[in-house]
Amino acid sequence: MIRVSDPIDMKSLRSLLGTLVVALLTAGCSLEGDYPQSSVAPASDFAQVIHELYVDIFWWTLLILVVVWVVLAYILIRFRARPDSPKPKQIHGHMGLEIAWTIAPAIIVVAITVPTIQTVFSTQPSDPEGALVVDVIGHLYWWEFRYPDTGLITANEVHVPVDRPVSFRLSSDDVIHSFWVPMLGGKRDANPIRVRPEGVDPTYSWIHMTPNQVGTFWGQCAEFCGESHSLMGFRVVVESEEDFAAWQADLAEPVVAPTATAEASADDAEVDADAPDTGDAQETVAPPVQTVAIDPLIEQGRELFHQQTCVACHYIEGTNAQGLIAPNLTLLGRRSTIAAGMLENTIENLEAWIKAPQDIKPGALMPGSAVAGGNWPATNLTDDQVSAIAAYLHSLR
Ligand code: HEC
Ligand SMILES: [Cu+2]
Repeated sequence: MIRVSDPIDMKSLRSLLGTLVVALLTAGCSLEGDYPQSSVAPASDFAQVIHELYVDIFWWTLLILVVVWVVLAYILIRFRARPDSPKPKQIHGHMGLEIAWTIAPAIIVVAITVPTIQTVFSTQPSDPEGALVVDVIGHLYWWEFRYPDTGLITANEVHVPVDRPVSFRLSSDDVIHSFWVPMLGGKRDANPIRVRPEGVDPTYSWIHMTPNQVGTFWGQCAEFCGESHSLMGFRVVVESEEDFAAWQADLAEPVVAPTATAEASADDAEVDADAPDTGDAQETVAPPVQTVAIDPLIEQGRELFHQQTCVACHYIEGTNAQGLIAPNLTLLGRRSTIAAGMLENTIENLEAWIKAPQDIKPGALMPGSAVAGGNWPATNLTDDQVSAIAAYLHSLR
């Protein structure tokens, strides 16, 4: 125990201060890193209002902290125990103080409550005009996204245009999940939709927001839903209206088969007559013919995939894969991740996943080469066959 009369150990005090300074400095530095799930870097109107409230409350708490510490420091020094010092004057029952420390916190509570309630109301359902509606359906342990206006479906990586309101309509296929994209907004529960009596609309939860920054934002299931809950992530790709339209067009009509020979369009071969003669003598060169070699591995993978049980669960636009109970794999090669935001989308990771999904994600409802899953028996695929299928899926762009 340290008594006031003890000499202060300057050495340990200095080392304590040093540690504090280093801790503060490193905390400052680390803010500059890349934090894709930061909740203090809003990129939508929804996230912005919540952030403003957060900053508001931060200043109030800082004010309380400063007042408490200043008063505490004053008391500690002014009334410290000294040998033979008399007992200080007692203030028990001091009317002025009692009133002050009742009213001051009451004012602060009101100052926090009013904007909080305002924010709660401003983020509650109200259908913005011209909003793009996106159905978000939580599944154990992945996310499905449907665009009711076009009928298009994708999984784990949802695209939305920038600066246009988007209304996420949340539901679940099994247990309760929660939709959360820290930089854009959330967390709101995605509930199983119960069958209602005739004429009664099901009640969905909604999140309306207008993303105002182009980029890829990380999302996460925020409601414990099972053993791989923490591995149930997703991405929101916010892009320009043109990029979004182009992506939707590709999703509707993907190039599933890579062509053997792609003739360069006539435009490419045309030479601008006004261009100064650079001596390249392009006029004399015949229009180039690009030859895209068909990878036999991809061809083999295509054949295998479409003969396997894969097609019972998965969907690929323009093929016999019409399953709707697992992630839609159309344009899979363009996604940055697989297995719901968990693994980088590489051939090696695809192979590992197809071989043994439950080794990567416990409880995943998909069969592996040697284990059953999702009510389907093991696929019994050899490693070579798995490689071919992975190459095929990776080529879906
Ligand atoms: C019983 C249904 C079922 C069958 C059969 C099935 N899968 Fe899956 N697959 C799933 C489910 C469910 C997921 C999502 C798992 C998760 O992330 O929790 C999935 C995920 C995937 C993914 C990752 C998709 C993404 O968006 O990240 C790939 C790739 C995949 N499966 C390939 C295959 C291949 C190849 C086959 C056939 C050899 C196959 N699947 C057979 C149910 C199935
Ligand atoms: Cu979940």
